[in-house]
Amino acid sequence: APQPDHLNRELLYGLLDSYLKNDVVSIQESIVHHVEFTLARSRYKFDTREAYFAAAHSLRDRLIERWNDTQAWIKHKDPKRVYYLSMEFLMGRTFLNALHNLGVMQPYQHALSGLGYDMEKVQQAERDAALGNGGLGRLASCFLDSMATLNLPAWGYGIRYEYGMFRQVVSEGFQKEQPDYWLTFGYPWEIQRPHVAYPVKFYGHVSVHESQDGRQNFVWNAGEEVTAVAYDNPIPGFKTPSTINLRLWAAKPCQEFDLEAFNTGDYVSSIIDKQKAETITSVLYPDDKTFEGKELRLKQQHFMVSATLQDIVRRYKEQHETFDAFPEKVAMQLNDTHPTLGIPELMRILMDENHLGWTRSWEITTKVFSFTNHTVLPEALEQWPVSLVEKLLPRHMQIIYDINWRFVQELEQNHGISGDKLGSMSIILDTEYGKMVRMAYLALVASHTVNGVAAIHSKLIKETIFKEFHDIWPEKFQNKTNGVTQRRWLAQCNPPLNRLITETLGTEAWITHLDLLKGLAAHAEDETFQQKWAEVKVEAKAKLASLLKDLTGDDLNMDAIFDVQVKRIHEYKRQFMNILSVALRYDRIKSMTEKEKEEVVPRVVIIGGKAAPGYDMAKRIIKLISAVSETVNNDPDVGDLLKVYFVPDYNVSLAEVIVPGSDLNQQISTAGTEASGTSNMKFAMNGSLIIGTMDGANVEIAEEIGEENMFIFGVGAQEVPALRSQREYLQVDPQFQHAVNLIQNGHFGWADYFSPLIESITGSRDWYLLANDFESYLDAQERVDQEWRDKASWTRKSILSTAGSGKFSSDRTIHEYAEDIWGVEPLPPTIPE
Ligand code: BZD
Repeated sequence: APQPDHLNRELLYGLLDSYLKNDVVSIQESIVHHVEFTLARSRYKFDTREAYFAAAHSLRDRLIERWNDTQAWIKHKDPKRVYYLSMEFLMGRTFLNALHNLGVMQPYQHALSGLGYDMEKVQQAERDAALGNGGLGRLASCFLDSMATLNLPAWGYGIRYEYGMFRQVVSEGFQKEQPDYWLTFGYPWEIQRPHVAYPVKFYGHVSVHESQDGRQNFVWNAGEEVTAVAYDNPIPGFKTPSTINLRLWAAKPCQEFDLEAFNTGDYVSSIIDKQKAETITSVLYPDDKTFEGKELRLKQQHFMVSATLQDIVRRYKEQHETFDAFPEKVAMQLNDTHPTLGIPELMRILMDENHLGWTRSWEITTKVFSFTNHTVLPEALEQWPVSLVEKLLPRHMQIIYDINWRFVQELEQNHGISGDKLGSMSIILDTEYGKMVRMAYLALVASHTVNGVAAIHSKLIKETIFKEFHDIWPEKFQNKTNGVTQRRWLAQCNPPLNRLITETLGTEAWITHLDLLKGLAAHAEDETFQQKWAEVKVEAKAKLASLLKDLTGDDLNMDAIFDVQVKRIHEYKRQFMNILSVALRYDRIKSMTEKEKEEVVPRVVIIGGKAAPGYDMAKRIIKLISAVSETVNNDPDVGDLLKVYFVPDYNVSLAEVIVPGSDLNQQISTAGTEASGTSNMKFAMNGSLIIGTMDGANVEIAEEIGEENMFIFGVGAQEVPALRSQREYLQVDPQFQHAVNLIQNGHFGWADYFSPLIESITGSRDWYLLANDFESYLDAQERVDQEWRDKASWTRKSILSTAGSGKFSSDRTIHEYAEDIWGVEPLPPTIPE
C-alpha cells in the first residue's frame, strides 16, 4: 500500500469518497451479508438481537472506511494532535449515535423495516458501554463527539475494562451490586489491534550505569511485565467524514517475559500465574468521590499512561528525527489526576530510553501536559503512599522526588518561600502514616495549565485547594465551563423536540451551532408555538411514563409535574433534602380535606443514581427513598397527587428517556460543592426547569436563561464556611424538624436504620447545611407549584430554558480548550481548491 506521505492530493480526495453505498438496498445487502458471514446465522432466520449485531457490523464497516481515511489524512498533514487521557469513558450506546452522525438514519430505518425489524426494538438490543462512574466519564465521551465534529486531530486514550460500572439492583429498598460483563456477546464497535501492543513494567529495582561520556544511566529491571493491547473505537463526527479514535488498552500476559519460570517448575501454574496479568484491566473502580489507595488502581493508572505514552512517542518518532518538535506536535490533557503518572513516565522515556538529560526532558514535559480538576472535596484528592509507589514504580518514585526537589528549590530561590509553607506546597506530604505523593500537586507543577470545570469552581480552586500555587503561578489557571453534546442529548434523544426546533428556526444548523437556539426566545410568547411545545413535552413524558409502567406497573398521572433528580448518590448532592421535602408534602396531603386536595398540584418524584458500594450513608439514603416511596405510593389518601419512584440502575440509556420526559429537575448541592454538574445542561436543553442552588454551572445557566426562569434557592458559596462554623447555634426551621421527626418516629419504618442519617444532619454534624437551606428550598418548591398552575407561563419558561442553553454545548467547551490550552487547529478532511 502506498505510504500516506506519497499520496497525492487527488488520490486522497478520492479516498474520502465513500466506497460503501448508503441506499436502502445496499444497506440491506450488507446487513444480510453480516447475518450470514459474521454471525453465521441464516438470512432466513435471525432474531432482533441478531438484527442489531448485523446492522451494527454493517455500520461499523462504514465507520472504518471514514476512520481509515481520517487517520491517513492526519498522518499526511502531521498537525499538532491532542490526546485526551482519561481512566473513564461513559459512552452508553453507539448504534443510534453512529446512524445519526453518519446521516444514515433514514435508509437504515427503511432497510430494517423492509427486512421486518423495528428500529426502536433493534436499537434497544445494544448494551451500554459503561466504562465510567458519572459526570467525569460522560464528559470525556461528550468531548470525543465534539472533537470529531470540530475536525480536531484528536485521540482518546483509556482502559478497556471487562466489567464496567456495576448493575444496580434494588431489592427491598437496598442497593445490590451486580457485575456488568458487557462483552458477553461481543462488542461490534471495537477493532482489536493485536499488533499494536506494548510491554508495561511493574515492580523490580533500578540500577545505575555509568556511560562512556560519564553520564549516569538509570535502568529499571522490572519484576513484572504485562502487555497492553489496543482496541480502537471509531468516533464519528456529525456532518463531517472526520472519524477519530478512542484507543482502549487491555492487559494480556506477555509472551517473552520470564520464560525461565516455565522450565523450572510447574508448567500449569506458570500459565495460571501469567493469566493474572489480565486482572489489571478487569474492573472499573466504582467509587467517584472517596480516594482509596488500592494497589490495583495504581497499577491501572500506570498501565494506561505507560501504554499511551509509548504509543504517542512511537507515532511521533515515525515522523520526526529528534524530540525538538515534540511540544509543537503533541498536547495531552489529563482528565483529573488519575493519569498523572504520565508525567514521570514521559520523563523516564525521554531520559532513560532516549537519553535526553533532565533539563531538556523537563522542558518538553512541561510544555505538553495540562490538567483538569473536577472536585474541591478533599476526600477525593489522590494521595498515594510513597511506599506503594516506590514498590510498584521504583524509577517513577525517584523521578517524582527529583521533580519535587527542584520545585522546592525554585520556591525558595525564586519565590522566597520557606518553613511551613514549603512543606504545605511540597508534592511529598509527611503524615503520621508515612509519606504521601499529592498527585494534584505533581500535576500542577508539571502542567502548563490547570482548569476548573465551571466559573465558580475555577474561582474556588484558586482560593482554596490550590491557593498557594495560584499565588506563584496565576497565569497557569483557567476556566473551561463544561458542556454536553447536543447531538446525543437533544437531537437523538428527543426527536419530536428536534423536529420542532428545526421547523421553527428553519434550519438544523443548531446541531453544530447550539447558540442558534436563542432564536427560539422570539417564539416564547406565541400561543400556538407554546401549544406545540407542550405537545412535544407530553410525548416525551409518555415515553418516560411507559418506562415507569414497565418498571412498576403503575400508570402515571400525566397532569403531574415530573420532578427528577438523577445523579450519583452523595451527601453533598442532597438527595436526602429532596426526600425530606417529599415526606413533608406527603404529610401535608394526609391532613387535607377532600376539598383542599383539589388545589394540590400533583407530582411524580423520580430519583435515581448509584451509591459507591462502600458508601454506607449513600446506601441508607437509597433505602430511605424506597421506604418513603413504599408508604406514599400505597396510601389511598394520596392517590395520584403524589408518587415517588426510585429508578434502579440509572445509566446513560435511561437518562436518554428520563431527561426529555422531565418537567422539573433538581440540582440542589450545597453551594461550593458541585464542581459543575452536566445533567443540569441536558435538562435545560430539553426544556426542563431547574430547581437549584447557586452552585457549579447552575450559576452560568442562570446568567443565560435568567434567574426568573429557574427556581433558585439557598445560601451562596461565600456564606458556607461561616455557616458551617455556626451550625450548632442554628435555629432549626420547624418544618425541617417535623420532616426529621416523621422519619425518626418510624412513619416510613426502619427508624433505627435511618438514625445515622438523622444524626448526620443534626446540629454541628450538618456539614452540607440541609437545615440551613431547607426553608428556602420549600419556598422554591412552593413557587414551582404556583408556576405549574399557569400553564402558559410554565411553557414560556420551558422554551426559554432551551433557548438559553446554547452556551452549554461541548462544542463550545472543546473550541476553548483547543484555542486557549492545546493550541490545536481543526483539520477538515477535505482538500481545499
Ligand atoms: O465531574 C464530576 C463532578 O462532580 C461534576 O460536578 C462535574 O460536572 C463532572 C464533570 O466535570 N466528577 C466526577 O464525576 N468524578 C468522578 O466520576 C470520579 C471518578 C473516579 C475517581 C474520582 C472521581
